[in-house]
Amino acid sequence: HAAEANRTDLMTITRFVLNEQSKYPESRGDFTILLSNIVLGCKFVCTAVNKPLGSPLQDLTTKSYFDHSTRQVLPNSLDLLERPMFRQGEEQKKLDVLSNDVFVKALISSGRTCILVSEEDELATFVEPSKRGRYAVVFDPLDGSSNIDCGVSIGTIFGIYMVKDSIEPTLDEVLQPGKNMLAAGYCMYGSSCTFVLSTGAGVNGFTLDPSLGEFILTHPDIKIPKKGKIYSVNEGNAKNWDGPTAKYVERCKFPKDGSSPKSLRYIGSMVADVHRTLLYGGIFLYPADKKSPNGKLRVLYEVFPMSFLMEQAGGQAFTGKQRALDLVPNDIHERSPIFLGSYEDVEEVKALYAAED
Ligand code: AHM
Ligand code: MG
Repeated sequence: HAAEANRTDLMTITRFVLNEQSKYPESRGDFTILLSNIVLGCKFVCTAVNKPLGSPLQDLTTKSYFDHSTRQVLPNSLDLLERPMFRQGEEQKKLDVLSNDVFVKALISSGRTCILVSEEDELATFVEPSKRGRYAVVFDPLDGSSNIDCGVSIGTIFGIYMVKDSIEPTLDEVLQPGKNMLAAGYCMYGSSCTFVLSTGAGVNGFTLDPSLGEFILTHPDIKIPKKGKIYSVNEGNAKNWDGPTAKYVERCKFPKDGSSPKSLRYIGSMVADVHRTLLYGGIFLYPADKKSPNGKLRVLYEVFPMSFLMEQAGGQAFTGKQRALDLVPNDIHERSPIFLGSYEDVEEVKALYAAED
């Protein structure tokens, strides 16, 4: 009966969020509209990534979507444009730049945002007054750049803050600790297209049904296993690691408590590595090293959303010094070391750092 119900009573992401938000009738419509514009961007990227030609980039010339001679949107393209998307003379846009354009335009046209921070843009975008709403969105439109050209999983990561003052918004509205986020999530463009979302009441996963063009709830109330059997790190940086990180990874391989060694899995796409960690358990780390004292990953649109999801799923996220979600960023593109995943695995890392001071 349950299977039959799932087949005929589809829990789309919009329906799910409307249900969830019914507790807050005053914000319900706005948040749903904002989210459907994020979802639209994800569907666009998913389609672009999955073009069934030799290389995922092959079909991504601007020509496939836009006719330059007339500068008109071709009939089969997504009509997201209010101004021409491409500068003259530009033949091809890389997938990450194209994705950014799509998200920025979809978010502005939602009428629900006032500040956008994207990994692709050096400066934050302040939405013009007539289109302003009360949400600030921080995002990495296409993360995992080194995996784009070889067709390995990549993803979009986002976090949402509600601003105090949408009349005169300032950067302070987004230079907020991650615990103040209202919602966070990611979309993974993998063997299927998976959207994982938390609005602060647990974590839920949705899978794109291409025949419907809708994300359907497939992973309700995701909880990360308390302890995992996998560690995920770029071990090529080991030479420059600090003591606690080196010790922790050594323990993953040569456990002292009689347990079995952990397996190593590292894709090099944060979304894919974190998604696996969320479902199977274990730990993902991008630590500090001598060359990169703040690690590599960006606080606002990589570390915070993933930390938010981990905590909501019952795991932990730690920077080497503190709970990741307590960090107060000073710059929109600031970086931080990060250790996140199963509660007990992160607990072990915390103990090693505590023993150091
Ligand atoms: P990007 O924003 O340039 O794609 O870099 C972020 C990515 C993450 O997805 C991933 O976790 C990390 O970089 C991998 O870095 P490295 O290649 O140093 O292991
Ligand atoms: Mg990135």
